[in-house]
This record gives sequence, C-alpha cells and structure tokens, in this order.
Amino acid sequence: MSTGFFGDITTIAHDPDASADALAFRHYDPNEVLGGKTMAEHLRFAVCYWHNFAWPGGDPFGGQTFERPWFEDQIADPMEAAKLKADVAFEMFTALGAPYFCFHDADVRPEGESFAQNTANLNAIVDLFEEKMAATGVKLLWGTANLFSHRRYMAGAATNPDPEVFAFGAATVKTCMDATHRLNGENYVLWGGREGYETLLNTDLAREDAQLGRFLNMVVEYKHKIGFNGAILLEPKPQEPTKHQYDYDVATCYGFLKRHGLENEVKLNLEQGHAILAGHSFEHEIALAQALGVFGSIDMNRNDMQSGWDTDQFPNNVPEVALAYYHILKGGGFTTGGTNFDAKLRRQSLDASDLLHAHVGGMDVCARGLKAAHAMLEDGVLDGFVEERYAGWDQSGAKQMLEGKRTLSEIVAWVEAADVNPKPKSGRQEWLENVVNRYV
Ligand code: XUL
Ligand code: CO
Repeated sequence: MSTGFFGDITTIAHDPDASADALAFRHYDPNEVLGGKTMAEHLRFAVCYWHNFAWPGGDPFGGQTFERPWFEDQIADPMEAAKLKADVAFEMFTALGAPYFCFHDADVRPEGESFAQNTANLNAIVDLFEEKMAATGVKLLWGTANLFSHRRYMAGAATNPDPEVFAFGAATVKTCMDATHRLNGENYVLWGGREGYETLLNTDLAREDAQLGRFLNMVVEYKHKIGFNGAILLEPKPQEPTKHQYDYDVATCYGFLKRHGLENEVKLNLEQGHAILAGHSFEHEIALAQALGVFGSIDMNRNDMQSGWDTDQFPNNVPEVALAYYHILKGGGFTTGGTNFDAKLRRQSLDASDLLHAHVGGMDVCARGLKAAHAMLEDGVLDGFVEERYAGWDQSGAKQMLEGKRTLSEIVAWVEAADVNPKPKSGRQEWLENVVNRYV
C-alpha cells in the first residue's frame, strides 16, 4: 500500500513531447542503446538517502524548513519513523526508475545510546531493505558509515587523538560493511568528513596519516575476509567541514594510497562539487583518476559558482556534464561504479514533487551529457588529435629516452649528430573547444 507521499505518482515515463509542467523524462530513455549498452547501463543512476530523506532543510543560519511525516516532530517512535521513511524512499526510487540507491547508517536507522543499539537498529532496517529490494528490484550502489555527524567524531574518526573513537569508528565501519555485503552492495564508500584538522597547533600530522592508513588497511583486510566483491572507494574533498581534509583531491588520495600500499585495492568516488572546492574541474579529477587507474564512481551535483560553498545542487550544465562522461567513457565506462546524485533541494523547495522534479532534471542533464560524450568519442575527432599530438613518441629514438635506454650524455650526442631542432606546433585549443560545442 502506498504512503501517498507522492500523491498518485507511481512511475515517471520517457516522453519528449510532455507538456511544460509534466513530470516526464525528455532525454533519459533507459532503453535507448548507445554503443552496445543502454542508457540505464551506462549511467547506473543512484538516489541518495541522506539529502532526500534525512536532511531537514537547514543551513548555517536557520533550521528545518521541510515538513516530512517521518520526522521526529511527527512520529514518536523512531523505529516507526525509519520504516515510513524507507517506504517513501523506495516509492521514490521506483517512481524515478532509478536502479540504485546509496545510504549512510545514520540516514536510515535511529541513533542509539550505544554501539550495540546502533547495530541492532541498523540490522532491523537492513532486514526491511532486503524485502523492499527483492520486491522492487532496486539495488544498492554503495553503503557507508557516517563518521562525522555525531559529536564523538568532532576531532575525526580514524584520525582522532582518542583511540576509543578510532575503535568506535572502526567497529561501526564493520557493521556498515556487513550491511552492504548482505544487501549485495556494489561498492563501499569512505568519506572522511572529519579526517583533517581545524588548527595545526593541536595536530600531529604524521600520527594522523599513520592512523588513517591503518584504518583503511583494516577495511581492505575485512573486505577480503568476508569475500565482499564490491570496490572500496575513497571520496576526496579538500575541506568543509574541516579547515583541511586529508583526502584533498585525486592526486593527494593517490599519494596516500601508495604510501599505505593500497593503490591496487582502493578506488575513488569523485564528486563534482568537491572537485570545484579543490580548485579543479570535475573532468580533471575524473581524467586523473583514470590515468592513475583508480577511477571508481561519481557523486553528481554542482556548486554555486559565486558562494564558494559545497552547495550540492542538482546538475544543470550539459557541457560540463558531457566532459565528465567523456572521460568516463574514454576510460571504458563504469564497472562497479555509477552516477549517484549527491544533491539536495534548495531549502525553499518544500513539496514532495520538488524531489521528483530535481531528479528528473538531473537524470535528463546526465542523459544529454552522455549522448554528447558518446558522439564525441564515436567521431574520434578529439581523440585523433591527441593521438597525433603525441605521435613523435612512437619513434624508436624517442621511446629509448623513456625506457631509460639513453642517458643525458647520449641524448646530447643524438641532438648534436641529428641536429635536432624542434618546430613548435599549435595546441589548437580554440578549434578543439569549437568541436566540443558542436556536440553539446
Ligand atoms: C559530503 C559527501 C558525503 C559522501 C558520503 O560532502 O559528499 O555525502 O558522499 O559520505
Ligand atoms: Co559525496
């Protein structure tokens, strides 16, 4: 029986000719095939639990704006509230035709007084999820532990100066990995929201790095112990809530993984807004992760270009999204990863239908971006230019330099003997940008 939260809306169809205010996909057609895969298979959309069902609409200057029947001011029994929330969540996943969802433990279960109570609450909801997933066919893209909201984590979880907090966090991650494994999750994510510092005056950097490295190694050891086949993903973000967060960006995370022997065990979950906060573009982060062999999944959203905050808005810029998917497709597309909307409504968007419009719009923007990216790759104009640009390296003398077969002195001899005198060639950026514009 429906909760009635979304009125009589149960499914949203693909209808390019729908009227202006109708809830319909204009561009996302899950069954449309691009290069041998359907759009649904390419994009692997996921709806996140936290922004849609747990967040009350607060900002740093004001509290709750949303009124939801499962909020604690509406239902006295927190477990009943969690169940109603799950009912509405699955109604939304189904209405959108989203194949996946993602959650933190704290989004889905009531906060207990102890570790044991938290675990019992989580497991009760996981039982419910198991039933709902079987009934609807909705799958779990990833699970994760919220090791940043509760006050015990104010100075970090893995990087906390107090070993008891480290232990509480590690024990919590085990329960969330168990839950993810039970629900056949395809990935397990770690975002270190408080793994960083507010001031160096009270912080031992070397110690915190060692703690974080040990923590992640334990996660990987446990993954193998239980036979979890999904990927372990680290999610970079440079700051917010901390002044400085250790998993700053792709380059920093890769260095961290190398340092702790994890570069072949852990991949990355990249978020558009986090890339911007780090002073990069989203496609930079994706392209670098692909180049280093650690690309895993994406959290799709956008930041406000003026405010400088991590505003987690729904994506609405097709050219930007097209370049992100271009690099994803170029690297072979998603394997275990997908497109999770780590995006939230504006706090004035009060209606249940706003949640649907937000996702329908986001999914349509991604569909347009994907189509453009696919066409750019099919035509091969960009790729061809890059290949041509580096073609000199195919010659044997050039190869020998890279393979360590020529010393500096030997290179001098070669430059002199062959009178090497390079002629600069145009990088043709404006033409390349014009080419991209023909697709978006
Ligand atoms: C916070 C953020 C998180 C992670 C999961 O900025 O992106 O929601 O995606 O913990
Ligand atoms: Co995220």
